[in-house]
Amino acid sequence: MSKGRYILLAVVCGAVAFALGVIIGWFSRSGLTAEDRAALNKCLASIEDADETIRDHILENIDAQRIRENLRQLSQKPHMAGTPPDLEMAELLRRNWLENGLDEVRLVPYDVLLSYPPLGREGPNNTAVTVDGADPARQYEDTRTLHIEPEYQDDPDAVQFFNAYSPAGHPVGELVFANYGRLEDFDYLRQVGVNCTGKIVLMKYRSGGRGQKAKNAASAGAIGAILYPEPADTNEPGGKVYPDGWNLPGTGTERGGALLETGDPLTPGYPATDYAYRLSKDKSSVFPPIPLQPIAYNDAQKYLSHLDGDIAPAGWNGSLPITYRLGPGFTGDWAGRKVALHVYTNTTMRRVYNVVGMIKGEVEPDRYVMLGNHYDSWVQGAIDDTSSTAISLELTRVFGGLVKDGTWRPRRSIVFVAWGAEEFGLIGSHEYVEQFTGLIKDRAVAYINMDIGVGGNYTIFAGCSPSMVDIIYDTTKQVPDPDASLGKSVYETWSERDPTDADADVKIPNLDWPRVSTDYIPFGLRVGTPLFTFAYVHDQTNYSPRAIYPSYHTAYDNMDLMERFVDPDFTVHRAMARISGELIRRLADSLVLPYDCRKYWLSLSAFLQATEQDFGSMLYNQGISIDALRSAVYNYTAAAEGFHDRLQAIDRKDPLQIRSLNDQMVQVNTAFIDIHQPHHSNKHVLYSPSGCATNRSAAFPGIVRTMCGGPADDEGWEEVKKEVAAITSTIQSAADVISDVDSILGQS
Ligand SMILES: *[C@@H]1O[C@H](CO)[C@@H](O)[C@H](O)[C@H]1NC(C)=O
Ligand SMILES: *[C@@H]1O[C@H](CO)[C@@H](O)[C@H](O)[C@H]1NC(C)=O
Ligand SMILES: *[C@@H]1O[C@H](CO)[C@@H](O)[C@H](O)[C@H]1NC(C)=O
Ligand SMILES: *[C@@H]1O[C@H](CO)[C@@H](O)[C@H](O)[C@H]1NC(C)=O
Ligand SMILES: *[C@@H]1O[C@H](CO)[C@@H](O)[C@H](O)[C@H]1NC(C)=O
Ligand SMILES: *[C@@H]1O[C@H](CO)[C@@H](O)[C@H](O)[C@H]1NC(C)=O
Ligand SMILES: *[C@@H]1O[C@H](CO)[C@@H](O)[C@H](O)[C@H]1NC(C)=O
Ligand SMILES: [Ca+2]
Repeated sequence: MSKGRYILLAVVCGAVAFALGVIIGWFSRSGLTAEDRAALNKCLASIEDADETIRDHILENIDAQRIRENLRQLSQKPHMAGTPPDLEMAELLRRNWLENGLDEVRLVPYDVLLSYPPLGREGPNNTAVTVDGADPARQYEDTRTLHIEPEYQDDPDAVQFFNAYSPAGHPVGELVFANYGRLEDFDYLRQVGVNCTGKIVLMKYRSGGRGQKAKNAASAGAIGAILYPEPADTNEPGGKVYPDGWNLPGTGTERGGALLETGDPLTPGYPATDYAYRLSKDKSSVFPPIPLQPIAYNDAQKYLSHLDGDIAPAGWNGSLPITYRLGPGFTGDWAGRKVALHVYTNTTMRRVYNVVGMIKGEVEPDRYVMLGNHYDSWVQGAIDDTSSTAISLELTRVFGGLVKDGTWRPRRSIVFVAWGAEEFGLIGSHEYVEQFTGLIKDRAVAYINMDIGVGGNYTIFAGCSPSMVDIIYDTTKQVPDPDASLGKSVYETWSERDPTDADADVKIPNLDWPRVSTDYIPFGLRVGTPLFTFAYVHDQTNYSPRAIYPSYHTAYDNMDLMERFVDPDFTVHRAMARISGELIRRLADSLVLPYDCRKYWLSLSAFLQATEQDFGSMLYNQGISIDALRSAVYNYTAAAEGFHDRLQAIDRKDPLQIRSLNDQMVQVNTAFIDIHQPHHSNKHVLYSPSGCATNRSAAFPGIVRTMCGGPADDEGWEEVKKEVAAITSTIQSAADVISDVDSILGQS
């Protein structure tokens, strides 16, 4: 390169050169020293855009057969969080990630409260049995509930059926059927005169959290709760059950955590380190209040078929070949029997680990693009979530390989994380985000999450921050559909199979803030990091509550089922890896982040409209004005437009301007966090759950929360007023983040 061109570039890169303190030396000399050249090269690297040929390298090098072998190895054994095989898995990932070329990989420990039934095959088994009403010591053996999938009785590492954090106990009572165990289901029972006091309540899975169902049952007076996976909600109609098909047989059931809040129960808001302050167990209100136990649907069918009482209303029944009744109690030759629950589940402190690895960025190592999935599973968990672990392991090989052979190093740092103890309540990810809140808030550019990575082969099921919508659409256009015979992109089949508006001429794939419970939650709701979470799912068009794959949280979620029924040639896994890989590459390597902050407008206007519609007149009658809230939403929209214009005019040769606009594009997401929100972790003013079970209005969650049940008194209305002002101020602060520098002056 000629000296003249060097000088030109030096002027262009002036800002950085100045910051480096070399510019003076430069102009005082006639020639360029080695030092000058080094500074200049650094400067040039800082304005270099991504090398697009790396995309093809990544897309082509992702190998379906290697992902298959990863999954075969990783799903061999049950690996429940906190057990020896779980730790072996963490260590294996660390070794493999390092071998694959990551710069550094560590196991980050936390001491947290987990919950198990007796492990191994010696201890007592959790069961539900029928007993004689007058003499509960008299047990009817014919109804003894299975406590583990029969095929897994001999595997001491396969855990028996249980709901984590259920209290231990042995309640005995008449049985009542309560549909999904929602508040409205218990209201119905009350209306028709079914008294749940002192009863054991049988409920279907879906339409609500496990712990919440037990809590609702306890509020209605129940002393024990039983959950079962209703085949109408779980299986494909007429579909063959495993091992002849992928549907759930009547011998397995969904395990699952039953905490009422996510994160380690004893250290809310702070990391579970050795110096952590721990609540005493009886001070925590996150546990289900009554014993809770899942059973298989063969057993549920026996109970339901003998129930006395009225026929269950439309919508309560499922597809078992019986008449669904409400109870209480049994009839016919079971008359007089009660149900006894024997739950031996108990809490215990365990050390769990996140596996955290990094490829250090070349230009902006202090900016992080993160990819995470959990590695613990209830049993083998070939789908949940070992499919994702197998995918991210392949990604470490492809990215690490480029770094190892010196072909490429990303602009920003790439952080790979395998989360521990997700199944117990998103514990590893919560503790990590609690520990690194400041760092993540200021420096994480994106968090990408995979959970139940390959739970089907039909279409993508995804959610993201508004800023990321376009980059996700773009990326899925680059990746061919797993079914090559269609000759389409992932985007095309996604838009056909899960469109936002099925009647639109040009269909757009469904992509909104995620509503599933997985490890993006602390990133999204506590910190506000731009995020994306996604999975491949089966066709769910004909299910009413959102379906999940049939073998969810059972021992039938295994490699054999994956290979024979879900993704025989691993092309779905490959598509997932390609989408993650290309997204990571673009986010880590683009000079200008591919974000669009205007997209928040859709949520803001929808929340505002729902607020006006559902609460407007009530607020008005109390003299609570939402004019300022409306103005903040307007100001955000205008600021986002202005920002977008500045972004179009960005000087791509000015590294400080690039850094400044990139930072604003990230910070605008975290600006929607209100640290004064009362919940220790849910602080996002747009997307936090409202916590109001009786009102599902789409208004701002803080308004739904403070209006829940109707404020009882003046103090209640003061809370509403305060909340409206808090939301207004938070939205305006987000607008200020993307406004011109003058916004610091305020308005006179
Ligand atoms: C629990 O079940 C196992 C089989 O999985 C059996 O060997 C054991 O005897 C049972 N324990 C009790 C106390 O019944
Ligand atoms: C329900 O049953 C309990 C215990 O038998 C009783 O105390 C209570 O009054 C009953 N509630 C109603 C509404 O009948
Ligand atoms: C439930 O029962 C109603 C009749 O009450 C029937 O129309 C409906 O098909 C049943 N649903 C299922 C899933 O079996
Ligand atoms: C639960 O564990 C605690 C301590 O880990 C122990 O003291 C208690 O006896 C256990 N309870 C049951 C029901 O096993
Ligand atoms: C897709 O999954 C279904 C089960 O939902 C299975 O029957 C089918 O064989 C799978 N198709 C492919 C191409 O893997
Ligand atoms: C919105 O911007 C206008 C004009 O700058 C300003 O007067 C108004 O106070 C802003 N709204 C809020 C809620 O700050
Ligand atoms: C929520 O409550 C408001 C005020 O009582 C009511 O107008 C609205 O319809 C409710 N919305 C839902 C979805 O329950
Ligand atoms: Ca904690």
